[in-house]
Amino acid sequence: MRILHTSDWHVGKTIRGESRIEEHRAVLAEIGEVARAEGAELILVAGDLYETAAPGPESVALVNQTLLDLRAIAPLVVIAGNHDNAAAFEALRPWAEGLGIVMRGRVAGPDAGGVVEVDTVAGERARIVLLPFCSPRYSVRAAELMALDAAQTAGMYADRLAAIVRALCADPDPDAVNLLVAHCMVRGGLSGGGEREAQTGFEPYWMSATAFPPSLAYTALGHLHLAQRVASGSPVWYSGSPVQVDFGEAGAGKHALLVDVTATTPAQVREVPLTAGSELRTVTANLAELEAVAGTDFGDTWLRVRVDDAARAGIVEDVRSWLGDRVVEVRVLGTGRAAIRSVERHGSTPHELFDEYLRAEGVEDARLTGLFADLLDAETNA
Ligand SMILES: [Mn+2]
Repeated sequence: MRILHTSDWHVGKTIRGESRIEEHRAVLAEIGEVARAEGAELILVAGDLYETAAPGPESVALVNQTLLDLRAIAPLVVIAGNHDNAAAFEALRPWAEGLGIVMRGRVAGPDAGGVVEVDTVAGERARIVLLPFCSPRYSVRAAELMALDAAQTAGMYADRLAAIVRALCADPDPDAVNLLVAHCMVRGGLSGGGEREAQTGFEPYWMSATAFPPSLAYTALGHLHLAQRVASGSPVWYSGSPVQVDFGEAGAGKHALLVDVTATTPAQVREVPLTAGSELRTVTANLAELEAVAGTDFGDTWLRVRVDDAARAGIVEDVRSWLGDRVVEVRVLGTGRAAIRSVERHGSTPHELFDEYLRAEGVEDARLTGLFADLLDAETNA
């Protein structure tokens, strides 16, 4: 069967207050075109469909329409990521099921929806283990659902998740294509910089690639924004995000993955480029160089400008007047710590604002970012 694997759409993502909904509309349409043109027989969406747990109606409308469009092409399986609202996904399950869409917000036992069987039009069968994002807090409950003993639930997050995956994968079907769809951080994966920190001051969120058993013909991961294969005994891939979510992903290219696999032959994975998203580019130059390119048409590229010059009043306004409204951030490198930057508060996410605050204070500590994300999740997902 031919599988299309995508994840980390992050619909609703803004860039310093500027909407990216049209970019998302274009790239999600592009994914549908790829699925149709390539004859996808099963479509897997591995989480983070939305940027936030409380998406606006425009975002919900786009995601819902996209899911309907994809379902019209092939059977569709969707799980929640750490940015998605797990409870909302669970609440929508009956609707999704009515439309023939498999949707899961939270980890469930093998007989309670944690494993599903899907038949393609051509009559091939997939046995799919579903592992939506599982917070450290929820992982204890999830382990209980697998009827794991106390020793298996008492360990660290990575051990607990490995035990959960073992329980869900315990009974592979030799006549089916055995698959796993998961939203998680696998240790050793390459980050694009825009992912919410996968580690807090208390407990690491990552899983080990050794958790994925060799009985799996293919593991479709979401969370990291760069498409990549994870070193493992079986094919384990991140599809990456279809648009550049963060400036740190510059130049990497965006993809959907096409996987050809049968019950008896190994998975062949192909990266299909997606080009509808905008580029996020960082420009570092002095004032004279920036003025020299005034009026240049940067198309739909978003610009982050680093002014390699001493600070003076009016720099931000000058740079914007030269380079136009695609400039979303100006930072004057200046001398020493006294960096000046322009931050658009309206429309920025709490994470962006907190990051800006830390940067302004000269604090670099990933644990703080992770802790903040945890506390915010606990508030919004309570
Ligand atoms: Mn994620």
